[in-house]
Amino acid sequence: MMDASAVKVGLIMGSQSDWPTMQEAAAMLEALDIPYEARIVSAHRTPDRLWDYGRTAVDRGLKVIIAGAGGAAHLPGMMASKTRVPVIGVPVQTRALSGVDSLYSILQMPRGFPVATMAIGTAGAANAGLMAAAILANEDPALAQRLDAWRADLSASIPDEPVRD
Ligand code: RP5
Repeated sequence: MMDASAVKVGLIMGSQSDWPTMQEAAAMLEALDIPYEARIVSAHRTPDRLWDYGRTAVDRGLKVIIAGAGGAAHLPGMMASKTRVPVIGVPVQTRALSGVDSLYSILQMPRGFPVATMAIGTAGAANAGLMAAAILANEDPALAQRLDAWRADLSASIPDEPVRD
């Protein structure tokens, strides 16, 4: 069991069905050895859970919240309205509207309550993990080293020339 006070990132999502997307954020946090918790918190189906999560986030020591949702994706914005912990929003790809509905729901926050909105789908979720890492790395030199190494490895993996087939 992880020490609850060690958890720095809250990874929340509106539904179990968001997990295939949000696991990309989890994988990134694990690759960079960042303690996190994963929870289902729905703006519509469990509003009291959302409120409690936001109300206690600062006192529980969370430094970043990654929030993924699809469709009428109100979770990231409502969480940002409830806590000053930075919220990174991940628009989950939907079948009906390909995630554009999720994107617009998360992106267009009113002045005063920002959500750092990622790209639609799995790339956005992975980037949310990296964005959380970058925020935490400002105050954590060991993590900064791990993140720098991860970035250097990615750059090194990109070939100079395309394979011509
Ligand atoms: C949103 O509704 C969730 O974030 C999910 O992306 C979407 C569909 O949820 P399910 O009907 O699959 O539970 O609240």
